[in-house]
Amino acid sequence: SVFEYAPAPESRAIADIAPSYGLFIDGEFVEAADGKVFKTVSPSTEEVLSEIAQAGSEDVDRAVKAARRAFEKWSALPGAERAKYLFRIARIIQERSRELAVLETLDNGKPIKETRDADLPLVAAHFFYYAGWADKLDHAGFGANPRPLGVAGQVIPWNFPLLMLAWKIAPALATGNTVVLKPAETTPLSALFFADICRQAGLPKGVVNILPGYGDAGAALVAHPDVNKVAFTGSTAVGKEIARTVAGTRKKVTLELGGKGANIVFDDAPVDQAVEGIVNGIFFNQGQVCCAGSRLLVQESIQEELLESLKRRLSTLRLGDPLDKNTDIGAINSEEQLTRITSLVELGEAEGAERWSPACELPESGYWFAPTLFTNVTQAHRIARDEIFGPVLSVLTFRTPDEAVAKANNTPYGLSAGIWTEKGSRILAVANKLRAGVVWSNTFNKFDPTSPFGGYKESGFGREGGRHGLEAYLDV
Ligand code: TXE
Repeated sequence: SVFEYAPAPESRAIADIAPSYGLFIDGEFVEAADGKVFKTVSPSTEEVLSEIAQAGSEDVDRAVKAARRAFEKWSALPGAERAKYLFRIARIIQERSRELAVLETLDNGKPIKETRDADLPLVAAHFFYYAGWADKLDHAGFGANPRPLGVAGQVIPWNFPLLMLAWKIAPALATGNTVVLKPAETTPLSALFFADICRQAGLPKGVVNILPGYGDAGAALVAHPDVNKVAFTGSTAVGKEIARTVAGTRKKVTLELGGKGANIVFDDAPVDQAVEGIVNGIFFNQGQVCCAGSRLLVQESIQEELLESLKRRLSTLRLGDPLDKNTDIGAINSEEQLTRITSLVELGEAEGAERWSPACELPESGYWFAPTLFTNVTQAHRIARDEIFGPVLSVLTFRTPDEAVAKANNTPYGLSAGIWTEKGSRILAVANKLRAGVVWSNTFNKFDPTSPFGGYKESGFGREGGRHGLEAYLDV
């Protein structure tokens, strides 16, 4: 069968993508029960990369059963034994990180500079970090003998495919849970490569199961009666649907949803540094980041100077082939996402905001959107309220710190914010008033496995990362 996953890892060239992949259930790559397949394309060229088995509800049931069987032995292992597997996985990720970075860039469209220098090091770091916890759970204040929950059903998005997998799988395994994970339909490849890494690491069968597929497979996984814990990252709309599904069951759930982060720049901010932070905040990963700084709140007195520097900086960004290591802006992940961005940007213009982009040629095939800046934006504009999830920055102004806080909090979301000022006292005062799960000061989009990450309000609940990330997978 074409679903035999044949090539030995050592003999494969960098990101030598197989023509087809199976679902990963109980340690084997297998066809879907109903034989369905789907294609994954490169967003930068629209070329078909691979054909993938598409999971349906029968496959979800098979995978959950395999995870349940594996749970008995996996959860009974001493933490130090589980740690060995996690350390092994972390080291193989490091060894194969070039292949993984290329694969992720091909499937997602993000610049290789980012997958190589941000995604992959963080992925390995999460496995190392949680490996270090596995043998300490009894002794770190969780109470004697903290217990894993059972089978974790995990559904992840396409913007950081492998990193979202690491955020979910590493703490689940460290705590003794087993996993069924559904990657996003547009980015299944790195999760399947990870499945191969699990085999290479000798991870017992059924401890990790990977089910590529669409939302219906995600819904079936969330609803499966033998799943004990649901972890989801994605849109707020689907997050609410999931919350309704698990309501009235005993499943534990964490939701990491959308955002509309404010990057607040005070008049005493170091302007050059702030400009770099603003660019990183909204153009990293083409702005397809839940904690993106998509609203720039700038103090009125420095608006002109700041915007001038910002426009100069945006004119130097290089958009194009994501595999070119000099590329700053890659492709948008899918045609649907491009359509969503385009329609919100058109709405912004129709509502009277002023649109600006640097001179920038877009490749002919693939899904592309130029870095875009909107001025003359009011809080009533949709572009100031809705998550665009693209390289689009809305600029608003404020006069006083109180006004900045009020505007920053004037959103249904509450995931991230940034503060730029030389005054330490102001950083503390403002940060404490912001309703956001993470507040950066004089930097943006910094991540670390030791820090809990998650949202307030419609950005979801529960935390991933750090010690808090373990609690989501334990009964204590
Ligand atoms: O998300 P979906 P989409 C936001 C962002 C983006 C918008 C839509 O604003 O423009 O959401 O993106 C699976 N039950 N974010 O459509 O549909 C789906 O297959 C269970 C923010 O891609 O939420 C995929 O694996 N699962 C976000 C995952 O959910 C379901 C990241 C996410 O897809 C399902 C992504 C269902 N009923 C988008 N329907 C963030 N927080 O970072 C779909 N899925």
